[in-house]
Amino acid sequence: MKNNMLCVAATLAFAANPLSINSAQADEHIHNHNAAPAPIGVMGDHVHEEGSLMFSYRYSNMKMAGNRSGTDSLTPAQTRAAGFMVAPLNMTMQMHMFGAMYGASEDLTLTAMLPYVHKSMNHETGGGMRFETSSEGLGDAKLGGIYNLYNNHNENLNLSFGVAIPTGSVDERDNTPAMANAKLPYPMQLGSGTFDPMLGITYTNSLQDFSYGVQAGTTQRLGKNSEGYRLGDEYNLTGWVATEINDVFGASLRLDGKKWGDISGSDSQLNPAMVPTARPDLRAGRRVDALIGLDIQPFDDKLLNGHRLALEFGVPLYQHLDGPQLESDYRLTLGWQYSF
Ligand SMILES: [Cu+2]
Repeated sequence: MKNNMLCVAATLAFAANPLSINSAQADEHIHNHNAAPAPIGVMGDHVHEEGSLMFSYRYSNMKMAGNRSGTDSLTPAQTRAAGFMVAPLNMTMQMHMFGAMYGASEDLTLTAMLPYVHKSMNHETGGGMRFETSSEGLGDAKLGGIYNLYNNHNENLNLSFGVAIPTGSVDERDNTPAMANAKLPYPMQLGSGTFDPMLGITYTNSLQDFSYGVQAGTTQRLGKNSEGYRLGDEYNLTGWVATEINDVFGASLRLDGKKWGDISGSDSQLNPAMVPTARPDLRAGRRVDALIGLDIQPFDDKLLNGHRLALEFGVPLYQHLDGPQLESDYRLTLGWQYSF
């Protein structure tokens, strides 16, 4: 069977019914019981057994506060002195992500994700006046697959591929002191507005007492959206170690590196002298986060078998931004998964 805990959890549910499983399979489940799944913030790391389904819900919250250029912090006054009327102060990004995975064959699992996004940003004008803008709605849906390239008893190499479909709005508006119903700047929009191909590769190894994995991925942007621009490409490299503390609890540590590019083209309804977030050439950056994760997976509980509750919390160790740009403070993901 495919070696990941969600599948193991799923088949353990069948193990509760003695008619549905033979003893050889049961032995393998017991053996795999000590392995630990990837942290909840990692996607596309595992495949499912043919015919098995998983539903998931993730709530994530990312907080950004203060401006930065390169690795240097800037005050709101310094941010405005770089050529803007308004300085962003902080931003909160919340996401409700609904996901489904289906084992279409022994090697191929199909995936679908739909996010609902809420963003809010606080600002300060040169006159010291503060105001908030917000946006809310569907983000970009993602459809794809995960193909198992290689697996032996403990090791897996999976190729993930997909496309982000522009279901998220790129025409979000709100009132500002300068204009009623103003077009909101790039980071306040809910989607990319383009079809974005995604590709990733994940290696995982589950040993008796712990598991580890490495994943590299990219999101590429093609063409221009309806507003006349496309977001920068993204590259991601992450690695983790996870362990089972006991039959119910698990823990993980992860490093997550990201690099993303500037915007090509521009939205003609945005004034680049108003605020740094309206500048297409002040979007790029790179960042390394350290994350700690906690897992609850009640394998031995007949009622809760197949369920996983997990959280992951991370702070940046390093960030270098084409600024002034808001800097990341922390990110939190809380997730529930159910496989059967
Ligand atoms: Cu899954």
